[in-house]
Amino acid sequence: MPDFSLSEEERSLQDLARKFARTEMAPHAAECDRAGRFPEEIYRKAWELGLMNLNVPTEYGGSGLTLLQQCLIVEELAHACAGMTTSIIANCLALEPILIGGSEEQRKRFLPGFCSEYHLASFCLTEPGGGSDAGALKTRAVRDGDHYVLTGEKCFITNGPFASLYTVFATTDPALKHSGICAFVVSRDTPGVVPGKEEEKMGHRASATSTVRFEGARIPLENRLGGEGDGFSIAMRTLDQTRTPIGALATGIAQAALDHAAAYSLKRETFGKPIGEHQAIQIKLANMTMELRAARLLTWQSAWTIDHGQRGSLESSVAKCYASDASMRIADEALQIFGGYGYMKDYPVEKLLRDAKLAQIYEGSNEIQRIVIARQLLSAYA
Ligand code: COS
Repeated sequence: MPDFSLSEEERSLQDLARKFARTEMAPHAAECDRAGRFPEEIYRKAWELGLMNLNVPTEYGGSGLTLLQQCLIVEELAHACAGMTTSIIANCLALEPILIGGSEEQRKRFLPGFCSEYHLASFCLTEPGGGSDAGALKTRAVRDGDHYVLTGEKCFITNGPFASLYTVFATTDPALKHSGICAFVVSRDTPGVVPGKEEEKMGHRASATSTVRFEGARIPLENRLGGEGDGFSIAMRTLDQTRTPIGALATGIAQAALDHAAAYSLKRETFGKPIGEHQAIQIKLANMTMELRAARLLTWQSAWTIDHGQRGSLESSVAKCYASDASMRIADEALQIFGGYGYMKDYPVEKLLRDAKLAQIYEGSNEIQRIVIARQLLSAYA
């Protein structure tokens, strides 16, 4: 990891994402946030430019990006709007189980369609009765001949109302805990698949979140990923891959907060000079800068580790947890620098604070990340 320079290809991906974010996303971010509008036309444009399905390899029609390249893109998109970015990268989360647990035939069946046409997909793990204790999920999968019958409810599902495909985790026997869990690919048009209404959220309001119910949905055996009981491992390995881009998303929010705060500190005057010339503000800006840079480096280090073939469980939890906590602190300080104006919806920073909060919660709360980190740390001393 000693070489911190980006290649020409990485820089051009970053430029492409930055241009798209600034011209297509940023101008609509405040309006979508206020109205809770799901701007599908923007997601379609992101897809046209190849900014969706970032993790799909070239052999299935994707662009075959490294995780570091994905993170560079995600940071730029999140700088413009974290909510839109969440909807854009939800496909990566939903398709990753197919890459991890799917057979070659399943990958060829499910993945190319996402690259040849615009579609959304959702990852369905969390349930109303519990998200952190994923091994205790209750959605049932009952084998019936060459089908499984799915019954249960998933919640907080990104893109839930609009997805055409769901990757769903369900148990054949709750008493088996982790080893009873299976992963399935479920088409939206399967009878008994019922997406719920969109939730009203505090932030990420340009993304859509809903419940998805399975009311006796019959899923063909050939849509099960891996063997019976492989689902928990598939879910965990998926999250090992997808938590690093959440670090990048949090870094994008933090960079936007710092950009706004620094620019404002040079314009706003108190006691006869711009507030940026007061040491109280300079110290805040310096701390924000240090935390931002640490968040980016930890995210890049995690991506590098995974790109070099390691599992990266610890690194991805460190990146996701540190970057999202830092992003929350940076957005909070940015709002403080804006003072009363920061609290007003006419200014951009209160949205950044609301958006930063979710990164501490989704894809595993930061308490869960600390459990993953501590377990890995202690296993090295056992
Ligand atoms: N990769 C592969 N296998 C893994 C793994 C990983 N990253 N993490 C755990 N496993 C395996 C373990 O090796 C163990 O296997 P065996 O049964 O063969 O020994 C099994 O899975 C159970 O692991 P563990 O005992 O660690 O499970 P816990 O119930 O203690 O839960 C946590 C582990 C808390 C880490 C897990 O439930 C988790 O990540 N929860 C958060 C879920 C989440 O992020 N939800 C958000 C959804 S997306 S918005």
